[in-house]
Amino acid sequence: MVRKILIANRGEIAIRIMRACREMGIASVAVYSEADREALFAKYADEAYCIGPAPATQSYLNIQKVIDAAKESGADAIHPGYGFLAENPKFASACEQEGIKFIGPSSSVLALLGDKVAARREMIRAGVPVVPGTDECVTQFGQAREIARQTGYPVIIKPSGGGGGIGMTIVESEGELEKALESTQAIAATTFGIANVYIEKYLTNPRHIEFQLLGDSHGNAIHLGERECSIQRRHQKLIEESPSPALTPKLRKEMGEKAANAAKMVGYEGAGTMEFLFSEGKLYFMEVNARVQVEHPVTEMVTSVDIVKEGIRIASGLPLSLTQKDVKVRGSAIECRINAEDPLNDFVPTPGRIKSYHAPGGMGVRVDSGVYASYTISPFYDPMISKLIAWGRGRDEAIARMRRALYEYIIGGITSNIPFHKAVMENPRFVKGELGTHFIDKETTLLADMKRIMEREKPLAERLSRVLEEKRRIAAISAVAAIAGMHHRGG
Ligand code: MV4
Repeated sequence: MVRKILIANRGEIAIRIMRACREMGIASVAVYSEADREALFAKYADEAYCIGPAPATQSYLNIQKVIDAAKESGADAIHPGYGFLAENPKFASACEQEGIKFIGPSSSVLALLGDKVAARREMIRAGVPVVPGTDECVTQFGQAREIARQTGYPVIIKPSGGGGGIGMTIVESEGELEKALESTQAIAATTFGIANVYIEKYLTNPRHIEFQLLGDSHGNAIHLGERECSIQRRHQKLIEESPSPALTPKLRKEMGEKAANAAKMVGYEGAGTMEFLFSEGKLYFMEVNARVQVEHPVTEMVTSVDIVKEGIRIASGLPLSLTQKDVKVRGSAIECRINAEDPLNDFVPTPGRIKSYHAPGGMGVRVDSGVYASYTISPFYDPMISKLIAWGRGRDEAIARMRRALYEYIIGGITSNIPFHKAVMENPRFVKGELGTHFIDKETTLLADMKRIMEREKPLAERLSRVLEEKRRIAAISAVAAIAGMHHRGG
């Protein structure tokens, strides 16, 4: 087993990984930027190293600084978390060169899956269904026109070096195609350093469904069922759940097995996700996310499998601790990403100091966070405050529990997107499980719903937040101290 892990990440995911380390008797090393001196994750670790200024390019994205900290601390493994260097083949390769175990797939598998055209071709070979489109990258207008004529319009042009929806262009008709091809190639070149693009038939308002995979170094791979992540805005997921209300047990088993088999075929090691779009009863492969994902807890809640621990075991050369037969999906779990952003003002980020903080609890509730009362959310990084996850025996119970937990959640001093989540949890189509990737745009009442809910809850919110306000708390503590002192003196 690895003995000491450096966590090349920050915030809630750094703490999530350190928690697994602590349970496994593994030492943890944090690296933090100058902006994160007071962050919880830097205090939680057994050791911590400052690796540079606030901008991520000078700290969390600096491969050499991370490697140097690993060497200095004597860490024998690095966990990259999500974002930052997580899917960077150069980083994985640097770890391999230094004899430090990168917790995740090999650099060559990362390179293969990072090239979306190559990944698509590999999945076709593995028998995974893909959206009709190209199996090579498209360079010439003539090529593009032929493919689009075969699939029919609309089509979508995607950068091969991209992923996650960045830089994609939807094309409605042949007249727009040539310009769209050129501009997408130009965007791809500047954003991802490579102009390669590919074309697919465009699916309108599909559902986003992804399978959680685990592969070990002994040639085993399993799936832990799926998550639905259709509630997203500008490629930022906001709500995820497992299982998807859209899948039948038959389709889950079929596609889960195909996905696991494909992972086996490419020699995938660690935790990963195979992303699909679901449209008119069918699943189509999109891309592989070769990392542990933000939304992994919903899968943990319904399967009781600790995905981060499995990843660490796999990196240590151990076989998976369970087989496909052992995987049982029980009940339903939902995750709300609690962000420092204003849902009433186009979701603009609202970093700042959290003056008062009270996290929900109780049965079936999990909060993964990296914040505390008086912590200041930095404008340098993504504005996620925490992840609130609720489990129920069925989806209805999970929703009821999530509503209850959202009511308990008090974050004073900054604006959060909690009202948005409250509105969605009351939305009739959400409650019925009628989801799609255009849900937020299509549900035009959400803004008014949020305002109505905030108005309705004002008395409750005020009553709860009053007991948490700093000034009053300090006054209350001094009062108690004075009384205690009085008793002590026998007064
Ligand atoms: C698509 C699609 C429709 N048809 N592919 C976005 C995330 C990335 N992993 C895949 N994405 C999409 N791929 C086909 N063939 C719709 C999306 C998509 C999307 C695309 C552009 C702008 C906004 C979007 C929002 C949700 C899904």
